[in-house]
Amino acid sequence: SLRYPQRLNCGAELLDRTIDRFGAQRPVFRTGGGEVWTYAELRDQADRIAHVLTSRLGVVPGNRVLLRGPTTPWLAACWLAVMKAGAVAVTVLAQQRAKELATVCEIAAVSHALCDIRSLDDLAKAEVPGLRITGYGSDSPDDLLRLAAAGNGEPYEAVATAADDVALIAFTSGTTGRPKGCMHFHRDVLAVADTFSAQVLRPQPDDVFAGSPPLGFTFGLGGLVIFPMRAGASALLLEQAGPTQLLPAIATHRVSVLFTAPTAYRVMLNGLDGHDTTSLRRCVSAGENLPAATWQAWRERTGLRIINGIGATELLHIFISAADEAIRPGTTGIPVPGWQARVVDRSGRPVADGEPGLLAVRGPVGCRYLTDPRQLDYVHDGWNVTGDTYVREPDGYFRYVARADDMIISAGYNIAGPEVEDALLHHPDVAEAAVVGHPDDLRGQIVVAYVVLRAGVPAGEDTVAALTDSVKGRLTPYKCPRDIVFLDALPRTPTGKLQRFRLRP
Ligand code: 3SK
Repeated sequence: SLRYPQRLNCGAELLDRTIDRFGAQRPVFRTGGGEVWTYAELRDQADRIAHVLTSRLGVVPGNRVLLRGPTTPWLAACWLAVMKAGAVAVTVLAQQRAKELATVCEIAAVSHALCDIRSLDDLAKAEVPGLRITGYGSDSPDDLLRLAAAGNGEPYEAVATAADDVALIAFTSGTTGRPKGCMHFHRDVLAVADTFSAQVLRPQPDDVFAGSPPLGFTFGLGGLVIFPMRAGASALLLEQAGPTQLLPAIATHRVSVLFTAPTAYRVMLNGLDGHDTTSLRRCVSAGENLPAATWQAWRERTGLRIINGIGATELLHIFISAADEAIRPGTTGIPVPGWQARVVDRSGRPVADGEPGLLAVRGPVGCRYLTDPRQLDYVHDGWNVTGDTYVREPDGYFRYVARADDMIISAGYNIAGPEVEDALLHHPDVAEAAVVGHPDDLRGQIVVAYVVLRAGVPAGEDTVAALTDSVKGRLTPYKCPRDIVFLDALPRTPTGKLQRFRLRP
């Protein structure tokens, strides 16, 4: 079981304690441009920024500080400084626009913002009353980094926060609706490293992490900052981290641990020829369901078994997963050590193995929405009900079925869109697929597939017929799409999650 002291500062743990354990001269961050930061340099910069926060900007423990910018070592240094100063980091995505930023600032009562000057415009446009914005990366004398450089370089003694003081507020936009701020404690930050990372991923100090999720998404914060730092390892921080940038970067920087989403694995599979991926040791997929077809294709082409996982902003990181021999393709895995999971009906009663129901989990991190009545929908009797439909197999493996609100009911049959998507993805002409229900007078709903074809494949009747036949060869006929629509791209959130609701009429 995880035991943390009553006084715990996750910034001090990740920086100062890691240096005590592994040494200060090891690399911690690398950039696409070839910069390498050591742990000593990172600590120096984070401490300087923490001094500016408290001495110049008037930040006091508990203040909410918005962090915004592309994925750079500076953004990570700001995050660590906020942690050490006992303030609360409010992480947002660089793509979020003025209106969304204004909402986040209002919900989280943000008092200060540290913002890469390249992302300043929208924050300024948000016109948040009383918000003190400090930019970084310019020549201005008031630039955060100039102020930090002008400091005397004295170590910053981390605020002795309680283990259950709030360290960060991570926003989940969901697919619709007002964003929800999820509060996470200092101990939660370490708990995700000490459960999923330490026990499933098992990184080594020489590992080089890289991945596509930004630091404003807890998937990226964990995979690119918390996990490597807890293990004394390093991470490649790429400002542009799409599949096209990741593939060459893997070889150049000898990346060994990759964090990305199923879509990126599929795109990388298309462009794999000529790229050296032999440095990879661990490949993690989360953010969306990983179809068995994608798992198998990656295994055939690279020899590597993707570590699938389900995580949630509400629970900070991954809570069901499996690695190595324990992997069963087509399933998410088993509860990460320290976590429990079960499948329940709408009144919270466990359903039998093999029956679909709602996934409910509990563990070291729990959902705590900041003043939001939807807390009552998410947490029941201490169990976090994630909104995913799952089946628990008799051998204890958890198999994803669909988001609970994404089930299609057609002529009385329950159809899971992701199962049909997996069947479509087995066809070599299909690059991406999303399957939703459309209203139908006769059947209630019909299954409609939205498909992105691989380059050069014609979007005609012959392709529709070929895809329909292929799905019929894999699934019972009632699951086959009644209609197939070709698109150039599928609608996605800034964190890459498919927005099925935008495909429903
Ligand atoms: O939202 C997700 O899907 C997720 C996945 C892994 C880790 C963290 C998160 C938020």
